[in-house]
Amino acid sequence: MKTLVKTLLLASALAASTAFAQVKVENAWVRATVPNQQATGAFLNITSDKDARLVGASSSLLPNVEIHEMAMENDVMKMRQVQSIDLPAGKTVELKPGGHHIMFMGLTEQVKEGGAVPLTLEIENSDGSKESIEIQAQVRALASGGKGHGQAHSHGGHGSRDNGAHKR
Ligand SMILES: [Cu+2]
Repeated sequence: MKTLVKTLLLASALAASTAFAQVKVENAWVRATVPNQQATGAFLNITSDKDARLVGASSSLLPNVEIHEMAMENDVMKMRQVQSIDLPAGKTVELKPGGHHIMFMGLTEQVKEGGAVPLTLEIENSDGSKESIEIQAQVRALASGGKGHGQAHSHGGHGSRDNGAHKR
């Protein structure tokens, strides 16, 4: 009986200490917009020490925040909303142009280079508990960060074989 009680106590202590993941966010930035541009993306590197998921994002400054992914559809890069991004334990997950990103839509104000956007990331732990992480994303110029957001990509490769439909 004594052993059982001890085991239960130990189990609950472990549960309490392991419920919340330690989540590290690095290099968070938002792409600056030009006047009247209505959407832009935020990009960052995120690492959780335990299996978790990024399930939401919001900002006190900008409305309509969604999590998006980019995917090839008929040779055209398209983006779509996803419910979550997996954060496997210890792995740095990159949200970057051309991949997963946080999307701001319905912008009514220009997002200017040199500013910062507060961002709240919602993390769901493997036991279903949630925690929020507050970060500041630096606003960077359009040119930084490589590939454009929502740009179509044309694949080269003329002169190889006709009939060479891409399969992925
Ligand atoms: Cu998007």
